[in-house]
Amino acid sequence: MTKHALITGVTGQDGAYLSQLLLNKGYEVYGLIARRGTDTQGRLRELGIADQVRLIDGDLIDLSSMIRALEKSKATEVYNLGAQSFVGTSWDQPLLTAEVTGTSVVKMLEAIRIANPEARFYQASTSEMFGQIQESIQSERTPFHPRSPYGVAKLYGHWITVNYRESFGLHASSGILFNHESPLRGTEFVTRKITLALARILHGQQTILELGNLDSKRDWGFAGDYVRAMWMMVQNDQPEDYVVATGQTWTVRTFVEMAATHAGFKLEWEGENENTQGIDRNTGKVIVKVNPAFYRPAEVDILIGDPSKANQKLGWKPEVDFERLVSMMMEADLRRVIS
Ligand code: NAP
Ligand code: F7E
Repeated sequence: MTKHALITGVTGQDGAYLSQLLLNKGYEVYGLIARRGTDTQGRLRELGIADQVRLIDGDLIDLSSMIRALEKSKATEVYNLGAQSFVGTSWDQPLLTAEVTGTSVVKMLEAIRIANPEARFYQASTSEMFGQIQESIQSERTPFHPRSPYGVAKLYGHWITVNYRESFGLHASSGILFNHESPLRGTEFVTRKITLALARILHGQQTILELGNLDSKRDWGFAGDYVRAMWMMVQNDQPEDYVVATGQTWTVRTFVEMAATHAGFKLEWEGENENTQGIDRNTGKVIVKVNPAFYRPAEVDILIGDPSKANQKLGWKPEVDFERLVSMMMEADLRRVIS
């Protein structure tokens, strides 16, 4: 029998890769789509699957649209990926973030209880919940200390998922995913901001890349690997929570250096803190500059995840390493900027 999946956030980075994975496995894929813009399906088109994903109008703040989406799709698996997902914006729009990223999760869980309590549920939780880290390597047992309105909202989503599993026996799992990137990453996130800017600078369409905290460290993986972990969690008989990470951490500065080298720049740093500049020795021009406007009111300095539970219980491990991820993203943006 064909399996039916409903994905919220289907137009986002992970929604696109997860749709592709499920279509390849023979699923009928339905996506909840909040029609706010005119061209929202760019990522699905880029993967060549826009005409295979069945879109259902709905919004995460509207419980009735979620119930209707569950009824229309006849979904037996629900992947809740929709969110206001940009940490920076969460300080400017904390209430919207609380609603879209936080309390919408209980709406989806209620929709499942009402429309189909047998449906399996995946919640897109995040390493941002660890925030000011309480252990040097973070696992499912590490206490949380979120540092942004986004992290706080996600923590609500995480615990309400755990609570509905414990209260009502729903097959609900929460994936605590560390940063994952790809050529389809939104341009506001630092990795894609870097690769796109470097490609544009190389082709004379931009002069400088302005960044905030270069010393911040992240455990960066590839989104294609991480959506596979989501699917594996949902297939497991036992609903549980899992950390998904690579177990390695890198600074923003290292990401810039590797991407620049890959693009053919000869980058050298001068100055410190807010006076830091990256100069291309091929041309003598300053191409990277720190702008404190991109600093955050409260920073998450470092994240490193321990994915051993996902490895042992699901058999999951990442296939794309950091170097390959950087080159994949840099190459994609070089191709896009030329074409
Ligand atoms: P993304 O690219 O920003 O996608 C977010 C999606 O949510 C978009 O499709 C967006 O639709 C949709 N959305 C926003 N507000 C909505 C609303 N009110 N109603 C319905 N849909 C709405 O995020 P992502 O990187 O794919 O991440 C997927 C999920 O994983 C998110 O929940 C994110 O918070 C979480 N997460 C991400 C990472 C990561 O490193 N990528 C790590 C841990 C957790 P529009 O395109 O129309 O705005
Ligand atoms: O920032 C620093 C910034 O915005 C990474 C989301 O997917 O992952 C993501 O959240 C780091 C931070 O991602 C700039 O201060 C420096 O320390 O790429 P980001 P994020 O905040 O880690 C988690 C796991 C999620 O769940 C989120 O949804 O880079 N940084 N300079 C900068 N960041 C940005 N965006 N722009 C800069 O110019």
